[in-house]
Amino acid sequence: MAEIKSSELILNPDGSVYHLNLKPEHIAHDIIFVGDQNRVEKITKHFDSVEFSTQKREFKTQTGTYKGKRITVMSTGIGPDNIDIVMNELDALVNIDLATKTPKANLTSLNIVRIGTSGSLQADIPVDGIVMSDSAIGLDNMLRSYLIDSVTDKNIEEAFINHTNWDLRKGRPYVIKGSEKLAKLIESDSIHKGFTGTAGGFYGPQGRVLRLNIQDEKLNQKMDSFNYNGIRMTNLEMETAAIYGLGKLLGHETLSMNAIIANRANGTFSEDPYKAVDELIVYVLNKLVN
Ligand code: R1P
Repeated sequence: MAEIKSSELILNPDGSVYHLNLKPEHIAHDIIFVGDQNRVEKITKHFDSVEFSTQKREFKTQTGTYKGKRITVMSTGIGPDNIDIVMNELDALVNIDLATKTPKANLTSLNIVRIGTSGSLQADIPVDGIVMSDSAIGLDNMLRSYLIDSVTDKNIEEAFINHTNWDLRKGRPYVIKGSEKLAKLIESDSIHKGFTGTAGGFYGPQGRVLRLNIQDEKLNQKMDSFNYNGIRMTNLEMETAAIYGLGKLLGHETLSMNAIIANRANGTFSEDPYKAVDELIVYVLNKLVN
């Protein structure tokens, strides 16, 4: 295997990967992603003990054990561009020999679960509910820098493009499934399963109008009414499709769980979003140790 140049796989002077500040021994096989760096300790406060902590920029990581199981919790910050950094550097920690900078022959598949917040697009998926993303549609363009045709669902993409009259100058949406293995472990009757939209921004890209005109004012209504053989868009956030896409391409199991804190269909916002997230945290932790 060819050596990866130092300009491409950048390491810090202590040998850790550039943005995450991590070495291979710092991470567990089971990893929880959160967007907000302040959410990391809201998870690890439930741990038996924490063995390692670090932070660089928005990427805060803690590793410890919960009911005896070693788990790493890591903040990704907001958006698909950050997911590109987090997924590539995490993969490098397990699948590239950092001393020789060569890919390993035997690859490791990590279990990665996102615990996020999201806005529901459907009136019947209310605030304070939980959505597990069976699959996701990326409305950003980050993943299109990779060769993704082997992992995307062209039929749903086409149906979405036609239904929304999507302007392809914004890039071509991509549809990716989450991990069925993790879904089996984490699902229950008390949560919603869904098809999650991942936007490349919070305001215009999610149809929010403050002072700027947006390219398609009807986009949210068209997303609400999208239905492909019973698959309808349940919620909008900013990371899931990117995590699923890079997870599939790199060979990791990925699943996204979102606490619904806003309902865009009826304009409501959770009265206690922190409680909704706390309940999701406890739910996922206990499923992971099942
Ligand atoms: C926007 O406010 C952020 O919140 C949601 C979106 O995906 C975006 O990252 O998720 P997190 O609460 O996990 O960050």
